[in-house]
Amino acid sequence: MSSCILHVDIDAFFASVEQLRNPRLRGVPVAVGSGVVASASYEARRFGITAGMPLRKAREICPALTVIEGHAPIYRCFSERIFAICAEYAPAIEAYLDEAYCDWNGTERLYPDPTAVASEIRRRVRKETGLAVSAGIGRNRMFAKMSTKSAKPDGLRRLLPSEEEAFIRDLPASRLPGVGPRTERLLEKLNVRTVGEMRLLSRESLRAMLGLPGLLLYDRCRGEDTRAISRREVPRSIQRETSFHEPAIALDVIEGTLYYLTERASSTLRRLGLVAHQLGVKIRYADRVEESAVRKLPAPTQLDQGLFAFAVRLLRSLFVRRAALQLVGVVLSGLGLDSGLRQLSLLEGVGSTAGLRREARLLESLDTIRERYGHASVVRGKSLHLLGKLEQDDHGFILRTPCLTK
Ligand code: TTP
Ligand code: MG
Repeated sequence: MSSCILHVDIDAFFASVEQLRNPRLRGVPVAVGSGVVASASYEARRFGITAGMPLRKAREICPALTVIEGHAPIYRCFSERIFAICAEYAPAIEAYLDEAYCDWNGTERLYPDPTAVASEIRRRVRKETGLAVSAGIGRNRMFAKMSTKSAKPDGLRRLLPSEEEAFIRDLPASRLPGVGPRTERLLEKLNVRTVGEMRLLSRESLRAMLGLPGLLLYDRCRGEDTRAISRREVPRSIQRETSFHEPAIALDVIEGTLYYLTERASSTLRRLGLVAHQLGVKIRYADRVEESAVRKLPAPTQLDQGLFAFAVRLLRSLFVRRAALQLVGVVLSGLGLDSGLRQLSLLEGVGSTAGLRREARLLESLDTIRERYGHASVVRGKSLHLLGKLEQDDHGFILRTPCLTK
């Protein structure tokens, strides 16, 4: 049976998030970056603006361009959400900044039609995050990725093994994953422009030119890419932070917000099947002075109560000035795979195991309800203090960091 890989890549990632955050940016040329363009909206690309171009040049060719420096924590929570959706359908997923590879092998019986699943993932991502992702399906990683590229923007393409040769042969060599600008220049010097022409170079000469990566390219220009999809991507940290609508000094608002952010972070933790070993809190006063600290948790966990109790102690040790706060955030780090109930039994002595099991069960049903009806369908714990103080929609409290509302 031939193998099957799905690749997804968010369209104009950073720029699309900014257009989602600010409706006035929709339909107009937007670039995110400082110094050079990191991401250009499709409207900006029509002027010839591309990633890596100096911003000064981009402004020259498109004076109407809106340039934004970027909000990394916000982009991260969008990509986490998207990868979590993909992970629901694939036993193994490997994710980078805004792209993921899903390995379909072994799920053929569960999902006989990969195209249908890819369409469903694209639909759900659009509905649940507002972003467009393109997807490609192929026999190996490189064909999956190249199909995605050829389907952009907002498209889906399945490349069948019988179509591979015609698809790849006449493409510019630079379209082969692993051929960067430097390799492209080297190849050009040898008069090699297409993938098919690369096949004229022997294994030895590619190796001599490019070192070990040359050997990979020898196989790839022939359509072979045997790299496996690694089992699971464990992020380095899960971070949730927001600034206040107005600087806040009241403890119930600050702790209520921290509670809400901790809940959002730990529900992501559970969705990814992870536990945290460390927790950090960050605050910024209205005069921009920042304080932060990270501590080891008494035991690894993914449950709200333990995480929040720890977070609030840390907050109180940091928040010592009588001054208003502009921002609060929580970060879960030292992430590892959840080993299920074994983890709970390790916690004996920290709290009652029965109590923890009860909380785990309760959170499981809460997660299900919230997945269905939005996070705001259940307001718990200290976030109750936010009721009446912050506006709410179906997704949650309306924060100044909108992806945390969703
Ligand atoms: P890409 O997927 O290469 O670009 P993109 O998502 O903006 O556009 P598309 O996929 O539709 O072609 O990169 C993903 C993000 O990575 C991008 O939004 C910004 C960031 N990035 C940089 O910060 N620096 C860079 O040089 C590149 C290429 C991307
Ligand atoms: Mg992208």
